[in-house]
Amino acid sequence: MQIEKYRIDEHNHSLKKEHQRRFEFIAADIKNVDDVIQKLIAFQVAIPSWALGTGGTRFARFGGGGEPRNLEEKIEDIGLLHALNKSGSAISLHIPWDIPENPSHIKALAAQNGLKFDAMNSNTFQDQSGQELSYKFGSMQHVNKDVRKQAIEHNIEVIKYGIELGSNALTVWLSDGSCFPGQLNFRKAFQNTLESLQEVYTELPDDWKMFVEYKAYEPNFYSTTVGDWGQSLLYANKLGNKAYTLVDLGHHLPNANIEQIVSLLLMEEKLGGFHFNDSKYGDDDLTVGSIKPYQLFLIFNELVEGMDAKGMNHATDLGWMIDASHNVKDPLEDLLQSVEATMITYAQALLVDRKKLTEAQNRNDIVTAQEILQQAFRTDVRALIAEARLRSGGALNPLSVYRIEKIRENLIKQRGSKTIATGL
Ligand SMILES: [Mn+2]
Repeated sequence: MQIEKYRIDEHNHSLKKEHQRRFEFIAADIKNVDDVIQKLIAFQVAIPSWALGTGGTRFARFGGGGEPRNLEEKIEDIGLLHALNKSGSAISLHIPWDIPENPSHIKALAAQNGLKFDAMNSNTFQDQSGQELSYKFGSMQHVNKDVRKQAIEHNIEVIKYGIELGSNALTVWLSDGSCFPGQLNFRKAFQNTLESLQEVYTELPDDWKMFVEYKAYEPNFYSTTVGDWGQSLLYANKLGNKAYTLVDLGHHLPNANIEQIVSLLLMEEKLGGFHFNDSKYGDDDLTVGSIKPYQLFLIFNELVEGMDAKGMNHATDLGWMIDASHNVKDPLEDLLQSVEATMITYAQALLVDRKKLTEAQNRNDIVTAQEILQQAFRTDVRALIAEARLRSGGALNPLSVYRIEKIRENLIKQRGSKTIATGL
């Protein structure tokens, strides 16, 4: 289904007066408000194709109905989100869950929905039916060369699909590692993984990037072969200038200082992409900003500061993606919330008075430095985000339009209540 533009306009009209009052209130305090809004309009967050269905845990999965049954319907769902918030104009595909049987048709369908293809994701963390060799004991790290070769060939195949769709990045997340001491020779596992990645890297087109995503634990619980940003950076540095580290917020050990990691990776020009989610305990994959919004703000503060220091374009020089799972919510509502939280936090980071912050840092004036950050974090920027959406043709309140228009009910009517989208 598609949402008619006039319905969004009607909805906006009914909220316009109240919005105007809120917007003028905040705009009065921001010197370069049009600049900020332009940056918000340009900033786009990719939606992964596996986030449109209900997620599950290892205990159960409780489907919500109306889930997309194929890639076409996934594109349709992301198109709906984008029509509402104008901030999610890219789709990130997962192979083999979403193999485009007819790439030119899929590419055209995405374009009709105003969407492009973001980074392609390979999958060597599970066995597919009919697969010759198992990844039970790893893929690129495996002691058996044939298994490594199979994993390499899979990644090369993913690049080929990506080329046909107009993507320009490959994200490699490996679940490789070990569950028990003694199971693995760490050095050999690293070297096998590096050699495998090198073979994939040589197949990367010139204008492509390779993102090496790290994760501290799970599904392996003793060691992980790309376990932290240090290991990822080692691979990226050894691979070459098209390889970068990818930070997924949920992939750290508890209490890791992610903002510092981000700052140093940007300094080294090795931060390639970012996966947004939130967590309380581990890789919980909860809605962005739902648990630790201040941490997210501190991360965005470093992202903006670090990108500006290198003259980078906030919207296009890094890959931004939501990577969350929706176990008990309507996935589309959750994604609207996640994108909104991302935009709010980005806007807050744009409001930080960098000149005053630098001056305070140089005076060792800790109190002022802290106040400057908290001033930005405690600013209610929701009217700024809404204004950016309004100017780009989206809805002032996407979630409310989603509910008033009964989008989920309509999707269930169209697709049925028992459909299950591919994914975890
Ligand atoms: Mn991720």
